[in-house]
Amino acid sequence: MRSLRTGLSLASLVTGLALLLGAPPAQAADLPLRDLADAKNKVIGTAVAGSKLTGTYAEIAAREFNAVTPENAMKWGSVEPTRGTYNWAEADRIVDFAEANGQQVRGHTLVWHSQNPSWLANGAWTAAELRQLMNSHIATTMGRYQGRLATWDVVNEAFNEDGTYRQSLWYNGLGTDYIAEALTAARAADPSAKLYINDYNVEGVNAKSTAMYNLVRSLKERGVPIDGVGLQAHLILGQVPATLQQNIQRFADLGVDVAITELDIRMTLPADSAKLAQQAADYRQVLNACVAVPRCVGATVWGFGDADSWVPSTFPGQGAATPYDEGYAPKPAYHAIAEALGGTTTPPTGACTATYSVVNQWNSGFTGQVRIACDGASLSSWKANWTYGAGQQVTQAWNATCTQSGTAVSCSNASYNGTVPDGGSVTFGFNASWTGSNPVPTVTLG
Ligand code: G2I
Repeated sequence: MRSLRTGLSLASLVTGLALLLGAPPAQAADLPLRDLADAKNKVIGTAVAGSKLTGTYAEIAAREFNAVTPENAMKWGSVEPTRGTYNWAEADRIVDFAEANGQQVRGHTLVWHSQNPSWLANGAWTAAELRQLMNSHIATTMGRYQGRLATWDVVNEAFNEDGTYRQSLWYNGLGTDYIAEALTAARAADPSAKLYINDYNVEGVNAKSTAMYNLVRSLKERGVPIDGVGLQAHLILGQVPATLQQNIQRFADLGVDVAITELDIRMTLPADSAKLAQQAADYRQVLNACVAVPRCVGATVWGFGDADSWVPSTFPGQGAATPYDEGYAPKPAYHAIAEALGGTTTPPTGACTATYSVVNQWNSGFTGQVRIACDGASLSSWKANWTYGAGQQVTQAWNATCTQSGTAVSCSNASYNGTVPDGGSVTFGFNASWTGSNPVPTVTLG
């Protein structure tokens, strides 16, 4: 039912793009990632920020993904910045968005060493106080969304690289068993949620993943509730561990699910076509490994667009880690994910395409952008045309001259950006007004 709606109508209405000069629109019939994943009974998710859920960002998140993870909104520091004062607004917004779009939510994260409020991180707690704080945080946070979240990352990043336990607030105060206690409290707080422990650098077989493996085995032996293991997968270009599938399989063999929870693959900037091709191969390898193991439930990307990724601010000079570029155009990595999920995509050849996106929207207006990109073709001048179906009105444009007559908008190049070389792109922007709804039009190049 949902799949039919997405496949037939959203794909044609909201795709936001496309016109090809000199070649058929090769990707027009391709299904959204979520429909491909549904057919394989897999999760394809994305981390999201509640504040960004409008315009093109919201359209892509809803159209392409069958699951979302709040990137920051459910962390302790976000929900209880001051002791006893809760702020659920962003988390609520994400859960509501997911439900409206038939998406699962992965809760992230309850017991972690990072992004804790300073009152908690800097407090001097006895073990009894700390235990009480942890258990009541789990009960309150999971309780708020009881029955609505599919999955929770209960304990996050418990290990050091050498497989020893991380010296955290929790480990130092409660010892190793804080993990079992947190999982037990989590099961009580929401019996329907799948409970995970989650970490990074545990994708291949190594000291850290082996420590996690031993922990999960011992939790299972003790009857502690544990349903899954999250492999974050913040990877580096060309460095997908060769033992990824083997590692997923060994966890599966313990009787737990495995999820790729925070996938991104960063590269040294600037991106170029060789790096993007390598990245596509890397994404394909990760998805293939998950698809090959029935207990691998799927993969979540840690933001779907390069403009929204945590990578550039954390690793200066690195970036371009996600499947969509800064203007929300799908990259080769997007097509690799689609193919790993069973889709068929044929890259367009010899064409220039125009991609329309809403980059910001407020109650009466919005900022839009159109990116014209050429691959196997070039332009020496251009005109982008579209029709507004809901009364939108362009008020101002930059890097193009736009005129609107009735519903018909026509934007031609400025004196300095008519040339679009093979492999190059130009982008222009505009402000416009809207009321009621703001559907994305199809742009044609003429
Ligand atoms: O660090 C990457 C991820 C590693 N695994 C756990 C994830 O929860 C973690 O996510 C990142 C978010 O992507 C960042 O967005 O966690 C960071 C914090 O450890 C997040 O960064 C924070 C910044 O540190 C804050 O300054 C900022 O206010 O994001 C906040 C919201 O934008």
